[in-house]
Amino acid sequence: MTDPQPRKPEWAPEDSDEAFASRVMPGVGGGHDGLSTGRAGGSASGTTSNRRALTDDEYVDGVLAGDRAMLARAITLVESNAPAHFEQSQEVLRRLLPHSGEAIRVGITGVPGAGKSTLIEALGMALIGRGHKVAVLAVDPTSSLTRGSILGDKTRMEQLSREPDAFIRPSPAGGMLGGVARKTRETMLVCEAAGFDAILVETVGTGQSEITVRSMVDFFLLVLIPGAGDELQGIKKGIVEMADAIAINKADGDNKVRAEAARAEYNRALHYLRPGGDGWQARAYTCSAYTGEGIENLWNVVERFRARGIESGTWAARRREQSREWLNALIDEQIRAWFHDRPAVREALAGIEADVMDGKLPATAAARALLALLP
Ligand SMILES: Nc1nc2c(ncn2[C@@H]2O[C@H](COP(=O)(O)OP(=O)(O)O)[C@@H](O)[C@H]2O)c(=O)[nH]1
Ligand SMILES: [Mg+2]
Repeated sequence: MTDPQPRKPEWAPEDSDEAFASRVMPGVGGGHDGLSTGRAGGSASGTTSNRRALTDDEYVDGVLAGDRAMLARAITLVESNAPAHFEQSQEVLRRLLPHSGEAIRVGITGVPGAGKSTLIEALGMALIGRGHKVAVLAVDPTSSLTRGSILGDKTRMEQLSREPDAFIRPSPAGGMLGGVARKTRETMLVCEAAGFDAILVETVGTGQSEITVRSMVDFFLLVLIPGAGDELQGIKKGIVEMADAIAINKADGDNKVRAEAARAEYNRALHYLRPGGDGWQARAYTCSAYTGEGIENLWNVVERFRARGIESGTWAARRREQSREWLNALIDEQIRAWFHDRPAVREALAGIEADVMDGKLPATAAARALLALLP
């Protein structure tokens, strides 16, 4: 393992930003990201260490009342990896679940620097203008290592982060993508129960994290920038196939003409890659997160997608399928964890692995032998 901080706990008390979230911007306090809900001006540590534990009712009622501080604490509970919090967080989630699901969930992906955060700021402000309550979440499995991207995000969303109708939550430090994904998915549900009806999930274009985010949102937006040469270079074909729309961002100034060319090119690509068999033809659009041009239109596309999907039933079907896949992913994950945790397996694994690596034992037989050790 190359983890630089192998012993660092994933969970830490709410206000302990170092271990818990990736970074808290000074000046974005007041509980906006849920990490500094304590008294104003208090230091990051020490404000909550002996805070009274809340009851299930307090969490549930607080979230349903739309109380930001309670929302933040509920998310912290959900994000916690401490075994002691598991039962309570699941009970709170179970009770919040019937109050979730009304939101439009949009995943936003693209290479670093494409302008996702800037676009989310512009889109988020537009949505608030339309009467929405906007929650911005992030899935960034690299953030606990690099940290920089989250810091960037917070500054790019300066305006949004001051809005009472916006709630911005940085990616939880989680290391493993699976852990981050679980937290983000459950955080999304808590935000919905608190009345947020537009959920924007930003993720970096690392491949696996897009697939993860795609599996938790209704609409998947790929943000690209007009580039020189072969427009399809640099992004994985599979990502284009997953997109419900492509936004060619930075279509401003000198870039406008190139952005138009890129739009045409991606429309051609989408025609082949997403032929619209599910009743939706994915298209490319130009926009500028700077000037705001085309941003409202992106949301019109999302609205149109939803209207069509609700009419045809694909909207609900996708969510049901996502829930099923999610359950199965969790089963796989838990079986695997349980398996590796069995004393008999722990004892025998290294030896059997060595035999397989040395070519003494076929892998299939080895796997069977290990499973045969279980009660
Ligand atoms: N010209 C122009 N620059 C933009 C636009 N959107 C973002 N940027 C710039 O692109 C850089 C990366 O933006 P950021 O939102 O952090 O990208 P992210 O890594 O995809 O989240 C920043 O310097 C932004 O100011 C845009 O619409 N037009
Ligand atoms: Mg960003």
